[in-house]
Amino acid sequence: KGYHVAVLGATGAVGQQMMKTLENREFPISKISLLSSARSAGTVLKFRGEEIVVEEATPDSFNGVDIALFSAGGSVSKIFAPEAVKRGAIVIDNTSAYRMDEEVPLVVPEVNEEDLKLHKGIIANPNCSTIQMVVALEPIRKAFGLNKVIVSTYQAVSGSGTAAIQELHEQTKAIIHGESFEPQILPVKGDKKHYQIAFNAVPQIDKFMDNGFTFEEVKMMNETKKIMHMPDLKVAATCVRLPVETGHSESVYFEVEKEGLTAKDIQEAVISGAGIVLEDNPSEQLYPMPANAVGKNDVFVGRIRKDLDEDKGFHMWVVSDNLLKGAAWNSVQIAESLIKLGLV
Ligand code: 11C
Repeated sequence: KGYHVAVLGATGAVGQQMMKTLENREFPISKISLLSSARSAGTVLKFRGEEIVVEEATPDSFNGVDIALFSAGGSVSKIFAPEAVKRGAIVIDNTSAYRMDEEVPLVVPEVNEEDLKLHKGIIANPNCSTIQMVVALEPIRKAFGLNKVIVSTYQAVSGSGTAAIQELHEQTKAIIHGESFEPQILPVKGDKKHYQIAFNAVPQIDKFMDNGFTFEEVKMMNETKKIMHMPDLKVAATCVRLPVETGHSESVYFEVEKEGLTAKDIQEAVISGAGIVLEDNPSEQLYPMPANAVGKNDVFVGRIRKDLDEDKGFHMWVVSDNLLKGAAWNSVQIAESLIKLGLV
């Protein structure tokens, strides 16, 4: 059986990866609708060797659609997700629009696939930096409990879309050639100031909130608690943008409940986890790096160390392709889980 699948935001950085992932997974598709804003409508994209014209999304674009993958920004999701559901589609939304809605499951299949059974039409795909962290933490929580998480991120520009990738390329060239340039996109397109990203590190991803954290940091904290069903978990995040094109990295400090564990115990728990590849051998200088993670669906974990002062404290380094496990692959994986569980 094939499904009628719609991709909203098909021309974007994530939309493109969604199409590639559907192709690579040989997802059972009888028909695909590629949708976008008016601005990108008319673009011709290839899917399974066939040229398809991207259409401007309207509520009626979702007539007959079984599964709709959304990645065109939160305000677009707010308009079209209820319309798609009204017309019988299941929406897998890759924006922050519905993630903290109590009626909407927020799902990373390796962690809380069962939550899909509670869906009422919309399923939220978490923020990319949250997804790779909870995949790495889940087997540790299962084996040893979890009390506290402190994460610092090293995030790639593709998380901010195709215009940010272009900005990184252009600035890098300009600086190398001694030319002037005007930052226009990063750190946040809609904020007051823009800063150089090439050869820099910018400690702002998304806008600042009243509590001093950025929205990206707040997303990581809130979404982690929701996905892991741990409302009382202590989580703090600092999110930083680096001049990396694709692949988010994270330094994660966590405290378990069990006493007297070794780094090897944590490594063994991590190996048992789904969707994880352990790359952890300091004597061979083996550790995860974004350049090696690009194009892969897995979450890569390494640099596992026991804290030198806190018996229950450990450190690890977590890397994944933010456009794949962080977005497109997690969304398609949710769709595969829906089929597996008989929910579509
Ligand atoms: C970034 N994590 O790297 C962001 C992108 O809430 O889905 C994803 C934003 C989101 O800029």
